[in-house]
Amino acid sequence: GRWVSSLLGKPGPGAGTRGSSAAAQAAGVRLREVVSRLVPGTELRDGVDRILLAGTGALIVLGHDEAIERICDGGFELDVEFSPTRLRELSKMDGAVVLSTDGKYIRRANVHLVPDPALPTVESGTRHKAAERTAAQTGHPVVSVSRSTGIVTVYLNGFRHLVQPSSAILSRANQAMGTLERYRSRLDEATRQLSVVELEDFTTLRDVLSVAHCLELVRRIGREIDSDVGELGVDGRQLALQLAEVIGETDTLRRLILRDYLRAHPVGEAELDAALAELDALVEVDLLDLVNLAPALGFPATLEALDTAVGPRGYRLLAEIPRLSLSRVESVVEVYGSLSSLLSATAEELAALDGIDPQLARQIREGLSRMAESGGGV
Ligand code: 3AT
Ligand code: 3AT
Ligand code: MN
Repeated sequence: GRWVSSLLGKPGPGAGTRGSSAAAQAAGVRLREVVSRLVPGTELRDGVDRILLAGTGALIVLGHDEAIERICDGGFELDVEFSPTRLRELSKMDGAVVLSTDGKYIRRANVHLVPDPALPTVESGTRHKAAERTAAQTGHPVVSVSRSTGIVTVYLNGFRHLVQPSSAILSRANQAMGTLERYRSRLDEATRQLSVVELEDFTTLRDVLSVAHCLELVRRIGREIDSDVGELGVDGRQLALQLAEVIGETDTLRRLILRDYLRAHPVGEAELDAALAELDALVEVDLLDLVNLAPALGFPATLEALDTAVGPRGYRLLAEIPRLSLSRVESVVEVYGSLSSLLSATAEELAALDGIDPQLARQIREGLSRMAESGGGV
């Protein structure tokens, strides 16, 4: 009986320990699929909600095959199309309801499930014991709706997941959204500050890591909210829009920062991915201290390293110039190598580069000058 919330991206007991096996990851994917069959807006969820209203409780097996047949005792066989109201009516009886594996039909009702009693279970009620063991024994997901507590649980291969009402998920997600917005504005402030020091050629590793730090927090909280969006189904549309708006282009920014400052040279996709993976691997407590982010960029995790003078290659600021495509940005940076040498380039010199015509060269030159004057914005 492991709680699976950690697999869905939320920290649960034992979360943060690295090296989840491929099997656990596959189980996480499978569970997400099952959870998605139960989100608001689906017929199955509609049925479960009706059962909750009726207050009868239920035991629903989401699959039907030989293995299920072997543990079915009594009840009656049906072959009717699934509908939320049928599910509710049949759940008024004792026993379990068995759906076809595709969920389109109701195959059996009023069934007593007799799974192997030797299978371990953390549950105490007979309904919940039967649900957990049936799932473990057959590999099919099983949903229990508790009559006494109204708690809806999905069991799958030794994992269980609580199906929460949208109101509970939304209130948690809205709180997280408030935090996300605060970090987003801290990120914007740190990014503005970075532009100022970059243009004055006064950057230290600390300035860069401050941005990386905010980016990491924004990304993590964003991921948490995203998993809530997934569980909310149709009730999560508004939240999804809000999330997309707050997150914006932060993923691109993350890559640009790394391309500007990764110590490795040249910075290819492989180096970039390795650095991203290293940042990913940092656990929450690591993020409390800026120095822990330094190794991902190729610097030592020491306090002194934070004061290292560094200079950007120029990717991020060039990318802010309108109508300058990333491939052009790349070819400019390839030639100049650093923002500081780029800042002293003339429009004529820029126009001599491959793929840069005089008009674009003037645009780059003016863009950079405007940034230098305004301390960041284009
Ligand atoms: P009622 O007439 O409803 O009391 P029933 O034969 O319809 O009895 P239910 O399926 O409604 O039985 O189960 C009622 C409770 O009986 C649920 C559970 O706490 C207990 N129970 C059922 N089967 C077992 C069992 N094999 N071992 C222990 N307790 C059981
Ligand atoms: P509640 O939280 O009370 O709903 P529970 O786990 O305490 O669930 P109970 O012993 O109270 O379970 O049993 C409630 C009903 O669950 C009784 C019966 O209709 C159904 N049930 C229990 N065991 C089985 C089983 N092995 N197969 C099918 N239905 C079962
Ligand atoms: Mn009970």
